[in-house]
Amino acid sequence: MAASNVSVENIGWYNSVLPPTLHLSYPDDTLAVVVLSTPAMFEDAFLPFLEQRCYQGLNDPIDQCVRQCITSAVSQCFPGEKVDVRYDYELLPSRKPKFLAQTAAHVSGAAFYYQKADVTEQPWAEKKMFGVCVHPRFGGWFAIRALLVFGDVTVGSELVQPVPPDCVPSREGRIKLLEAFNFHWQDWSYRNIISPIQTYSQKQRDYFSTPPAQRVALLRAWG
Ligand code: GSH
Repeated sequence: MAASNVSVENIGWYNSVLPPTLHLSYPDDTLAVVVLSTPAMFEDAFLPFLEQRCYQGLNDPIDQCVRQCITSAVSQCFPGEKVDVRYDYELLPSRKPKFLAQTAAHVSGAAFYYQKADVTEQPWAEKKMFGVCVHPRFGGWFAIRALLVFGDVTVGSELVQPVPPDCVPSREGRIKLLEAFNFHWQDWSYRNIISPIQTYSQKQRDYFSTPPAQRVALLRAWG
């Protein structure tokens, strides 16, 4: 199974659901692509990346690996094309993220972004509840890694906006999802809100369950 998954969108779909302060300054008909990592990323891309690096220079190795994979795919597939690659972990000088990953995934149809407002008669009063994306095949076992904006490519009206599959349609299901994500995110039960076709391996679970500062020790133990 592929280690990544891409979905196409135009900037207008993204900007239209956000306040102007969060807009990306491109014309509405500019092509963009959202990149997700699937469960296979860990074994197919990350472990080989570590081997290749001989387990050296391991600051933010996941981010480094994602950057290497995307940079090399973009330069091989789109040589000479102007591509503005925005990673999920990048912040602007204003401390705002360079793009809103969950919104981008939702408007491209890749994964439904469930938010508090998607629950009728919310039981949480004024409590802040973070939203979470659910992928129709991977449930919560995936990550949104980057947005690629093709500044010189425009898409016409033939690109019809896909609606992301609503895999958690009931009020009860959405409450269960948002509560699992907000109150018990560490047990990862929110990821199984639907039956996923693939989940993270035990090794990958061990890795992501380890606090980032202790991961190098874990990698060295594996290496
Ligand atoms: N910055 C660190 C690195 O590059 O190694 C940490 C990266 C990290 O753990 N990222 C999280 C992740 O990949 C947030 S996107 N999680 C996978 C998941 O939650 O499915």
